[in-house]
Amino acid sequence: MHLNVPFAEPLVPDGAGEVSDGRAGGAPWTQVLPVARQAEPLPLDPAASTLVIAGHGAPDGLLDLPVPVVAEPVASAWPAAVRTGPWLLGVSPRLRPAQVVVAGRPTLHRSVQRLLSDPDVAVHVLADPAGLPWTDVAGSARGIGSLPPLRPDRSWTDRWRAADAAAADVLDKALDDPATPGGLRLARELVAALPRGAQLVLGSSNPVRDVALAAAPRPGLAVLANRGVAGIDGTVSTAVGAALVHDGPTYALLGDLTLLHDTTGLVIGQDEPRPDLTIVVLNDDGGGIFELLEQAPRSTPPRSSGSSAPRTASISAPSAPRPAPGTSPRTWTMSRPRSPPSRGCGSSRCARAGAS
Ligand SMILES: Cc1ncc(C[n+]2csc(CCOP(=O)(O)OP(=O)(O)O)c2C)c(N)n1
Ligand SMILES: [Mg+2]
Repeated sequence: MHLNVPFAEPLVPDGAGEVSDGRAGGAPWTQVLPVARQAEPLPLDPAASTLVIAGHGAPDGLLDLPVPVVAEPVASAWPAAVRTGPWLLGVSPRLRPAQVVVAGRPTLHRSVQRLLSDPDVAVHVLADPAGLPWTDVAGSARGIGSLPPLRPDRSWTDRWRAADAAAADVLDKALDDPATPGGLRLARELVAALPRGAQLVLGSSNPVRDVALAAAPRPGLAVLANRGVAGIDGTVSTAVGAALVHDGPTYALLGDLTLLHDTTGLVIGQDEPRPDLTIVVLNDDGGGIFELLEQAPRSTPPRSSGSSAPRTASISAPSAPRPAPGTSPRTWTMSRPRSPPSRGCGSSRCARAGAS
């Protein structure tokens, strides 16, 4: 980001008391009122089998729709989402919608991309009420507009509800199996255990996907991830910044490389505010996501391939920047914690930035 900010002269405080206290009553100096744009309703068939796909930046107001919603964890519609939506897409023609409305920018799931590329599915895009840009993920959008009232056949929503219940049952049984990848189990347990009003920052790579695939959507949680879900840089700093402005505890779920990439973010200056932040790190010794890519089977052995970016540094390496005093790293192995990782918890590792 590049900011052009003119400095007030002189640059060094002269003690003359010229610095303004700001507007009376703590009001913002310049108030930016929300911009509202009105879009025409999309030409949807109100009775057709309809699915809403919500991704990053999806507008509010999608929590109470009469159609199934498949939402990514950062979408405000996530609490109302079909838990196993990403797993169910494409598994049966009975669950295939005739029309889809895309809200925000979905990026996480191939099953979503395949659905949006299906020429037999009418894809429409929800216009953002604040005029933010819309995304046409698969180049298939037929129109951009607002959501008209929908009245789908009851059997459509019932089918999705029944499929979700069955799939969630299978998923939970699989997650209970200790042989299941720890990241998925950790994601389910962490999301379920966080207190109401908490904020959860998700690292790119597997954490954001693990939450999307394994956690049960729930209200009372503000979920954030860096837009694009690609760059792992600066995520600790993102979590620190997000924690500083959140009214309540913040938790971050990060991969080990993501933590190492930004350990300097843990260094809190002497006079700087201390965030109420607990960082949970899934320590899988490198970039686990690369083993999930299509080309992974061809690299032997997987973790020594160039793409898997194996780590040689240790999370607790003495050379790592020293986090702020009061930061307490702890390690635990995956079991089934039933309570949140004791505000400052920690093969997962936790560090609490900023003790209070
Ligand atoms: C700045 C930056 N460098 C490299 C990458 C490529 N990259 C994407 S995911 C990833 C691995 C992340 O590993 P980790 O944080 O341990 O998460 P895991 O894959 O194990 O879930 C890398 C290196 C990136 N996205 N951004
Ligand atoms: Mg990793």
